[in-house]
Amino acid sequence: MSLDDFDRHPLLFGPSPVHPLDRLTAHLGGARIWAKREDVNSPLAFGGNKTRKLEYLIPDALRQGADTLVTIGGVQSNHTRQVAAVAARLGLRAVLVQESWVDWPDPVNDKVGNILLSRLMGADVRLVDAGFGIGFKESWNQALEDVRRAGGTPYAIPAGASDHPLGGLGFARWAEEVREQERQLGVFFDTVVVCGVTGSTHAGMIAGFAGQDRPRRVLGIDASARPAETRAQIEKIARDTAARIGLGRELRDEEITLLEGWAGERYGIPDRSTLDAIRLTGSLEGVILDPVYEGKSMAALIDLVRDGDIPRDANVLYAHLGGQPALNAYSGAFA
Ligand code: 5PA
Repeated sequence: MSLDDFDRHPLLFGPSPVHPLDRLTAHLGGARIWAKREDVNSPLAFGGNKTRKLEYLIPDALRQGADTLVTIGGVQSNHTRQVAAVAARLGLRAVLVQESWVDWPDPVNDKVGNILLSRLMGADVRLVDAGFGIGFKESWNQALEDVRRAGGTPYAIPAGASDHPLGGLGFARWAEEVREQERQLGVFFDTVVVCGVTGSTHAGMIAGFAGQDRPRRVLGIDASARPAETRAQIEKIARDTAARIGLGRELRDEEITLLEGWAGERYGIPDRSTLDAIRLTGSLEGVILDPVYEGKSMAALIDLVRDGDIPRDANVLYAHLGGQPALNAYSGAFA
């Protein structure tokens, strides 16, 4: 088996753009920084990393005759918004279980941003009172059961489309896309920086890059504030995906790196370094990051370059995974 043997339902514009961040590079005084932009990867509701993962889940859903996609996330989940968009595009229904993963006092938190977009795309949005967790949830099972009882055929998509047999394939393909873009641009990205929470973005990349000749550092940055759980999930998905795409060897432990220290105290809450990274990237580059995920991975990139953990002659690829709609629920953080 190789990646090409899996069916893929195209949901993206094509390869996501790659471009240098020259003013950020100059500001940091070393390491050339580039971005690969999953936040502009699709015509569907602003796209993002889940849209790329869903390219491999959708053929499975259609094969099973599903008429309803059922998934789960926090109130400002980007993932559930992308599932709503894909369902709309395919003429399927979407049931979105939105849990209280983040205790954030913004009065419009459950009205603006991602949840607003999901509602206007026709999804059945269900607000549920349960805390953060990346595993299987009772409320999600209940939603699946409700669809069945009403005579529908649900297709279950776990949080972040991660704990699913096909969840790592989208970003294994991302690794192939990077190699092709490197050939066109005449660069080699020796270091990749990527945010991790439910894990299959980072895990898919690890599996995909592991099959390439030239080794590189793929640095996952924890944004879950529960790094042990996230690391375990990344390891599991990376090894499973590697086997699935026929890597032909076991992944070595040193190929799986999840760095902690930038998540702040809790998932979903920006800390000082998150907000500084968002402001810096916005003011130097006109590139917008969110306070839950990308602001945290960029804060890590900035520190790692400043401290020399990423050397001055490195070519760094920052994976921008989307997430900006949630900014509307965080206006207080920038007041
Ligand atoms: C998310 C996830 P993984 O979950 O694949 O590790 O990706 C982390 C991540 N950046 C990084 C953005 C913008 C993301 O949205 N979001 C989740 C969601 O419900 O939106 C799955 C948690």
